[in-house]
Amino acid sequence: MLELSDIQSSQEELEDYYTQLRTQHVAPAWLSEAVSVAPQSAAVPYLWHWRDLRPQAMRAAKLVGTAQAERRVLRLSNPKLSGIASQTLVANIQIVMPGEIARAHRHSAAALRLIIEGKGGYTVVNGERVPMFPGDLVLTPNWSWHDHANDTDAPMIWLDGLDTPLVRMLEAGFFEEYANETQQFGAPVNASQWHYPMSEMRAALERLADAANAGDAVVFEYKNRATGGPVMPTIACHMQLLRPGETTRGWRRVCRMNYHVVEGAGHSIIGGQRLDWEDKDVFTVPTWSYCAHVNSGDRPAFLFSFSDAPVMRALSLYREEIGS
Ligand code: GTQ
Ligand code: FE2
Repeated sequence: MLELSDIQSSQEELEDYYTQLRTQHVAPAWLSEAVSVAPQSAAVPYLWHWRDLRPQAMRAAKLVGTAQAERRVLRLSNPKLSGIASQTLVANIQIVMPGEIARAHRHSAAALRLIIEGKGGYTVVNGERVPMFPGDLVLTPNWSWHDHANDTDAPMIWLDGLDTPLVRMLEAGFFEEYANETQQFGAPVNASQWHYPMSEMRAALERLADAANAGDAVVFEYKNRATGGPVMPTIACHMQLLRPGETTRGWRRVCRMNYHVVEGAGHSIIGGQRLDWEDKDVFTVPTWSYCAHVNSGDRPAFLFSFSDAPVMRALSLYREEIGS
């Protein structure tokens, strides 16, 4: 039978050895922390109220011009991370005032917009003009040219989701400015592959809710119109309708999720913590945290979410589990 070897070395010998290793840029792995038996996120569940965010976005528009800021964006910052909502995906609030443009550029980070406020401003994606209305999802996949414009008479405000922290971690960041401030665009396209109008999503969810049994989740994933897969290689998007009084089962998943309340009022229990939400709030769900939603209002609630699940699946790291 094999025995575990028990070597007696002096503290002094060990210290000496470790010091020498350090000078040679080598580390003894037996001193580092044990691998975790399950993911333990550095991030915490957190919610940002629209009633706090909106006035600060308006204030940013007064204090900072589009000439000073490539993008006028407030980054929602997880209390336990530095300046990002989750480790892989940021959630930012962007505001474009009447008459303003956000100049054209492209980058290797993929981005989505979920429109919160304003009707009829637009993003130009690779020469295609995409109109923006509340609840609409607009994609600017990685390395696509995009600029934003607001030719309406009211502020346009939306939620940006980008995979910049992931791209930074992978050291794959590229960025390029367009030759001109804005792109030329052609005639409007009927079903743009970058645009998922809320009017269509709402109608589809309401049809599904009518047909569903009480216990069924009423949720759609947005599909990439070219591939039929997730909208982008690194980001999946969903919209869930919670019927009045509905409580979902608790799930945990190996991915990061950020939520936006398109409309409705209720709360979510995330990792044992209760977050109360209402129209236009944003909240973040750390990886492998049980998450259940409750619609405590008397109207349907629409929850938009984006996650890095496609990344986790591609790497065979995805798991999910249903709670009790
Ligand atoms: O609208 O192009 O929130 O490039 C961060 C980086 C938005 C954008 C952000 C960006 C954009
Ligand atoms: Fe951008």
